[in-house]
Amino acid sequence: RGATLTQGRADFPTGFVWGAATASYQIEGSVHEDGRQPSIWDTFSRTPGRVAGGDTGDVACDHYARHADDIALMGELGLAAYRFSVAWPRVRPAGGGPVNARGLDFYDRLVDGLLAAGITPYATLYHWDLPQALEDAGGWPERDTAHRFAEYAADVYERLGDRVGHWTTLNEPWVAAFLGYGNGVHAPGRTDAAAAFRAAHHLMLGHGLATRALREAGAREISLVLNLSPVITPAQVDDPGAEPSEADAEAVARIDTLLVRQFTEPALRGEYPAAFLEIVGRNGGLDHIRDGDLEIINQPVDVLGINYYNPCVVEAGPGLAADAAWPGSEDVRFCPADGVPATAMGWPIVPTGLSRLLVRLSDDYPEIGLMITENGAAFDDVVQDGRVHDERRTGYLDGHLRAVHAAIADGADVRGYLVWSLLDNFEWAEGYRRRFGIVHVDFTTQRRLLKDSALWYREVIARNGL
Ligand code: GBH
Repeated sequence: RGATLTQGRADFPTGFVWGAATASYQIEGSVHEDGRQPSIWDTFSRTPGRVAGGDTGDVACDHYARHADDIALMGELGLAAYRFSVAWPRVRPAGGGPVNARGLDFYDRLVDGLLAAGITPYATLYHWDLPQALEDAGGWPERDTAHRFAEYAADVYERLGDRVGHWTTLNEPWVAAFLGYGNGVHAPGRTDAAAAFRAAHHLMLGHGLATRALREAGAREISLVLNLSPVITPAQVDDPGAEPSEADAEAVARIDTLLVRQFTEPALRGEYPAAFLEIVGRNGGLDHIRDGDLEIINQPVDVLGINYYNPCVVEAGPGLAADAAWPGSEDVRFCPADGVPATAMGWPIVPTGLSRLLVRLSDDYPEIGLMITENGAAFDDVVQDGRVHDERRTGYLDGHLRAVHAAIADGADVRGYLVWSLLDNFEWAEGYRRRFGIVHVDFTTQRRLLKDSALWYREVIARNGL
């Protein structure tokens, strides 16, 4: 089964969806425009010491004003699909409360522009920009936030549902809960394991409630997007078939439960793993998980969206201090992937991790379609005579597309690939210093420049393969 990554041609199935992804707070700017009110990321990024360089999303890629130019750029690349997120604080600026029609007008223009350019919109309803008013009322650790989310989801559907067929409820609930409320590296910057587990459950409850509302309103395709990694041992970085020791296998299973099965099992099977409930029980208790919640969370979804960047490498460790993002893993050591090149984020480049993940998911959840909703890499790009020779990014994308191709050959139902990201943008706690775009953005002039990887991707799309 080990995916061998070949060179040379690799044809993708007819109808394979090629595209690119972004997220509202990372690109839009115009944070005071047309009735938008602050999100937790406005508050967090304005708090000294939270984001590298003191960067904020106040201007970002100025996409709110420049969306027509950006759509033209997508057309130039030949994208079939564009995944964007809707900013909740534009639509319901106070979280609950009245709908702000002017905020919805922007997405109306965006969707019309995409359709006119022949690009299929993929709308994500929550990519981390919670209205600050809802955080002030307790945020995701409060159950009420899930209900507010479903209301907002219905508002967006009501306006765009006649033209948008592809809907995602949440982007990466693990990150929103465990970086937002666990280790505090992301907004709102809280550090409380119990709050993180409550947040994760209420995010999933919000997913279920929103899915139900969208489905009743007639949504065609609904997905949940998760940050997923295969959890492997250091030896498996080089040798995917290496057998872990019993202790290491236990560490792997624990992290897999926290990262993957915490979300896939309730969403796709209607239950939490017993090992997971045991950890939550030791971290604040289970009172927030009520009878009936799992039925709500387990709404049928059509597609599982996969954001993949790197594998998660762990082994049994001798009681090292745990990362606060991983409560319940006090005896697990997170390992660097030695001997493997890394991106500017320090993330190891292991394309076989993606084929391993895809084959595992299609074995465990054969009924659900898969889509790569994010994959990409940050490198220290330089503009040279009007070009960006980002061959390392091209190499990263090429390697991961070969991994997708291998998984499809092994029977995985992968329907498309969306590169992260269309544009260099506000990379959360890293600010603007980490560039993930296939299009370079000069944040002084807002000039866009297709990197070599974008020119390459255009050819891949045109050929439907490598
Ligand atoms: C995605 O998340 C986001 O959806 C996107 O907005 C972002 O710009 C993009 O990736 C690039 O960062 O082992 O505790 O250190 C990133 C997913 C999940 C990757 C957590 C890093 C490290 C967790 N991230 N992971 S930890």
